[in-house]
Amino acid sequence: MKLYHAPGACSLAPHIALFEAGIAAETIRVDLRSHTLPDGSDYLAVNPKGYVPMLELDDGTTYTEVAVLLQIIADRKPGTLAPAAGAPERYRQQEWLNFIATEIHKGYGMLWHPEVGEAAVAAAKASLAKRYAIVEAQLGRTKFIAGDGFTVADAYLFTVTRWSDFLKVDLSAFPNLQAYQKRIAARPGVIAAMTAERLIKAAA
Ligand SMILES: N[C@@H](CCC(=O)N[C@@H](CS)C(=O)NCC(=O)O)C(=O)O
Repeated sequence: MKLYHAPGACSLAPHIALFEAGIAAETIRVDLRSHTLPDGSDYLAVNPKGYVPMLELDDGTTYTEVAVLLQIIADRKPGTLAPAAGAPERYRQQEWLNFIATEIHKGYGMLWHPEVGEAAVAAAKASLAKRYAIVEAQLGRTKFIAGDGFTVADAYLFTVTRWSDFLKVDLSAFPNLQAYQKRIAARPGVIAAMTAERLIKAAA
């Protein structure tokens, strides 16, 4: 299996999932500015969407979209990182995956482009705050976002919420979420993925 990724991008989520699942995979770093691969070849030739992540299975099949890659990885280790397909709990997890993708991940979109202007940035932050209020309430009820055990939805929520520091999204009104981010950051699988992406230093 190969994961096409960029350090700290949303591709960190499937990277975390691979470590959490104990699945060995080759990681290929994509230069998102030039859309090139480390050997100088054109990423657009293998993924016309141009963005990360992309997962390539051993038979050469490729898939994109974070929420899908997470489920492919989870389904390789049944019963650990996602409930069984078709179970009500799986639909609940998919509900969260979709919410994280469309409401939170994409909610940050505008913030990467401050040239859109102060009003647009403020509106994006206000919208994110509304979405995080929903997350905050859920984390008051359950330890993880889709229930009482860690799932790939947590890898995704953690990954995109990490951007709040850099993009100055104020999370001070969300103590459950802040405690959750710390808890997830301390997981060995998360530390391993973040170390591999050089987002944190390897322990001495
Ligand atoms: N819909 C895609 C969005 C992926 C995405 O936003 N990737 C960003 C990094 S977090 C990216 O590669 N941006 C560069 C580009 O769009 O060229 C998914 O859910 O996987």
